[in-house]
Amino acid sequence: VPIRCFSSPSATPPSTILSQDDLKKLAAVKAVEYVKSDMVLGLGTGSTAAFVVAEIGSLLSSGKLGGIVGVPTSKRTYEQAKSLGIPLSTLDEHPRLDLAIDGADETEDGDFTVAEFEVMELQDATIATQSRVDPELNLVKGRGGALLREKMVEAASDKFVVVVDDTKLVTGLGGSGLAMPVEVVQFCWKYNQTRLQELFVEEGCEAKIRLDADGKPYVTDNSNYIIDLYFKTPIADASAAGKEISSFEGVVEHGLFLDMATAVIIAGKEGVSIKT
Ligand code: ABF
Repeated sequence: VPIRCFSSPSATPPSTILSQDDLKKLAAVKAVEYVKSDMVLGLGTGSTAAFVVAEIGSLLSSGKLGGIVGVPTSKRTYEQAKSLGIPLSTLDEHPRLDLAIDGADETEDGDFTVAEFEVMELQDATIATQSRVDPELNLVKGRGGALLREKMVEAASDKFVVVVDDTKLVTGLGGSGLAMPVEVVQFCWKYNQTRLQELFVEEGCEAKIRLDADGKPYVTDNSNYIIDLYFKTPIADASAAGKEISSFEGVVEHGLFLDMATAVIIAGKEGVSIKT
């Protein structure tokens, strides 16, 4: 059973010499094909999302796009978008967005059954897409520290397109061995560190406060701390885990983005695939 489908031969031909940054850019450029003039856009955070913002800036300056308003998900993205002349706004001004595009730290791969194989016209590009039987495109996000604003902006968007290179594919969330972040208030953060670690005893979780370059607790754009959870085995029930984490007093948000994405665009050395 084919797991992925690939873009049409007219798209950028895959090459074994593509770097990880090349792959991120490929995914980013493909995602921007969803952007149309006059959209209100959620602008993600991270190195892959930065390629998205750069591409939107370039299309605006060349006149190929117009009337775009961006809602940034972090101060970093705000600065990048502003420097490119992208008109910016906030969720207060635009509580409903047309589309958000952002990166991720993990996206579920696993056994996909091909339910349907269709060819969609996305502006002038023909892209083959494949539907999964399980419609959830679950993610871990927030290693870049912007999870709260990302989740707010992406939840407010009619469509949420995720852009990743194929190093982000996992067979179960938490399975990469890298951090799953939880944003907590500064007050008594050790209390929540202990509770979070105890919650995931079965997954062999180690909960660590995130530190900045000076060895002090990393402070988010919202003046909170981040506790990073490291799992020895993937999270058994991500939906239940998300609910339990959110029920802890002093937890602001967690990095499990469940059933939120409309599509995940994955760039690998064999080409670009889209899960919808
Ligand atoms: C954002 O940037 C975050 O949700 C995620 O943590 C991170 C991914 O960064 P990169 O694209 O640099 O790998 O999307």
